[in-house]
Amino acid sequence: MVDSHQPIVISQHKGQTSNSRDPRLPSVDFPLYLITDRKLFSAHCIMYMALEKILEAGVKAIQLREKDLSVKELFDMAVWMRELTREYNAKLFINDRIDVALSVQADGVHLGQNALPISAARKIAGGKLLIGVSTHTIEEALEAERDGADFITIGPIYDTPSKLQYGPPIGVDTLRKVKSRVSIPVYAIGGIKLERVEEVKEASANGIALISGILAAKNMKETTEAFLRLLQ
Ligand code: 3NM
Repeated sequence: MVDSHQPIVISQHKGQTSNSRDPRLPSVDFPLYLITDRKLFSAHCIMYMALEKILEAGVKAIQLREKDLSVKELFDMAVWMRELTREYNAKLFINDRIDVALSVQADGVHLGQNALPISAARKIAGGKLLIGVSTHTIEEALEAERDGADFITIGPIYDTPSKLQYGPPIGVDTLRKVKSRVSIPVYAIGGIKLERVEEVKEASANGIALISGILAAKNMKETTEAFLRLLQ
């Protein structure tokens, strides 16, 4: 049985000894992992302004995930995001592009299932980048842990606005099962809204990852604060 009251903020990975984890890596210590989607905004600068409000509200980890940008455009955005996140002492992750992550001194890279294998990413990034991995099944979660991921997202837990892209929801039961089988931090993703936080906490998630729950909210700052309060 999983302890359903495990604290949502983790400071050290259960099962990972200081010997097995590169001591140069920062800790995975954020309860809320915000993922970008510039298409929700009318212009890049509007997204930066929104992100600044969200950082002001206390978010400590942002993933830049703009899969359809050229590498040059992504790099330009990443430079901005690095400055912004640094100002608020928040971690920056870059989706898939380890080259961009290293070049802007991001804190980590987040690998999708079609990205570079974790072992190859680790070879390149060494102790310079945390490696997060998107998983959708128990098997993928186990594989990610075995291959050396520092943390995973598992989802989609609930229906998401772009259902076709991520497949049908896997539900909190899968989240609970994953939590009982892996030791690295697990973030619930997909359709996470304020009213669902309690349920994913009860399923022992170490945190939540989301896009629209905050970026499509009327008042992003207040909504972020409300999420952070629930995650305490
Ligand atoms: N990855 P929202 S679901 C980026 O299941 C992403 O791996 C998913 O958006 C996965 O918070 C998802 O708006 C979309 O549902 C998350």
